[in-house]
Amino acid sequence: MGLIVVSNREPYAPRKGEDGQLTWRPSIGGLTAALDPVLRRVGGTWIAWGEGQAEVEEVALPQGDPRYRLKRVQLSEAEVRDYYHGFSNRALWPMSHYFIERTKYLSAQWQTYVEVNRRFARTVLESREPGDPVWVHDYQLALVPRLIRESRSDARIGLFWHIPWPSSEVFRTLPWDRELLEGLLGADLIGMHTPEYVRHFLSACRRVLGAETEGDTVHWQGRAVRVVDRPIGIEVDEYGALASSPEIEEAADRIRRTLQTQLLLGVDRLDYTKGIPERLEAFGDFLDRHPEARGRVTLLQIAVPSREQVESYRQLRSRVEGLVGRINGRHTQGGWAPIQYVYRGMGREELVAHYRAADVMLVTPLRDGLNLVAKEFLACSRDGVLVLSRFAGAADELPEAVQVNPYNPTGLAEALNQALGMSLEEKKARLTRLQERLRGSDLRAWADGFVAELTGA
Ligand code: GDG
Repeated sequence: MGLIVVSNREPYAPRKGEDGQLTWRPSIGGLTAALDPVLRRVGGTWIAWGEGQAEVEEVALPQGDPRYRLKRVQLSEAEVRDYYHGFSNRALWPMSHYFIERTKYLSAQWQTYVEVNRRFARTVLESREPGDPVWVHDYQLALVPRLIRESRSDARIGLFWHIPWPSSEVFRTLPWDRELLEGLLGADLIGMHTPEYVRHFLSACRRVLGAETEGDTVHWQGRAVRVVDRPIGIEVDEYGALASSPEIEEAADRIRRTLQTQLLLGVDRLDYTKGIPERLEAFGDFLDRHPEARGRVTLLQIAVPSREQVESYRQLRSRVEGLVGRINGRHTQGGWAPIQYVYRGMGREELVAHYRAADVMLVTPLRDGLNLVAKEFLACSRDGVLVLSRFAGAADELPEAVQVNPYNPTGLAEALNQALGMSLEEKKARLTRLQERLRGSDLRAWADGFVAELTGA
């Protein structure tokens, strides 16, 4: 028996070298970073969109130490445009993050979304041995549970929704609200990051479908579907060990020596939900109001390229780069520039060295399902401070972080001041408490717990 994981993004992306050999490199992103260790451990099949090198339909991963197989669903260019860049990223993503004004609800794109979900479901049916549990991931594949259920009424099907579930008032703006909920309710178990998202989901089931709910259960078409809050964790000990290794300590020292100031760090996919412009503006305000901080603190913003085919992401990039230029233009003096901006992904080790070097980590999304960066930073830090948006799902679990409202520029600037001036004793006390919390529910516990609940083990 094996586990079947289904997600849009594949865990490793192929790259062809000059010698014609394919190397498979880990994809960047919350979901794949979280699930690869799970499948490596339990074995089974991962089904995902095979982006690039379409001739490879199946591969054993990780390369060199294969533990599971990846089955690659092939999509045409038009399908990628309408299913992925279109319906997933221009309808469901902004809607779920409360950005209604950014949504584009187009029925042609919805049709493609339905067809692509069918293709994924078919691939599951072809790959699955009787008894194999299926774990579907995220908003790109909401219809897959029902599509599997229609042919295999006895299958154990779980779904994890990695992004926020909005208020039903927002959800009801979706023209296919009913179909989407019915798709999801093909699952036996639905997981979300916070109790709030679960509440909103249950209320959508009542209002949109007229379904009955009882505690955490939705009664729908003679079946009972449980909806639970199970926030994802990270590999706490692995991050901690890596961050305190001599190589990373040295790399972190180098970063600090080069800057010669306190380090504020931001690490995000370049996405409008992450609140990057608001963060930069707050930092600019902070420098205006605290002249004594000039020359003593640097904001390093790492922005990982994301969804560059979508116009609003290109606009965001120009806005961010304009702001960096404006703030640096205003404050740069005597060899010090307040903001350093990196527009690329980093290797995991380089990233961890930055976490280790940071005095203050700024995680200030306008809305975020959970936010793994916040947890990774905590696991890697020695005496750093986490500034965390109250609109990140992780805020529920991390009360000792300095919590902020990213829509309030003055409050955000003051939080920066508080974090930068915090005594070593307080920093350590907060961090120790937060690290204990992380250890209480790490990635392994999350994944094993979900699979155990799904299979009734
Ligand atoms: C979605 C939800 C939810 C980032 N930069 C680099 C890099 N990363 C890695 C981080 C982290 C992951 O990417 C980002 O995860 P987040 O959780 O912060 O955000 P999303 O990608 O939006 O993830 C989110 C998550 O799913 C899981 O449920 O928490 O709310 O939106 O792991 O380390 N990795 C490398 N280089 C980088 O430059 N190697």
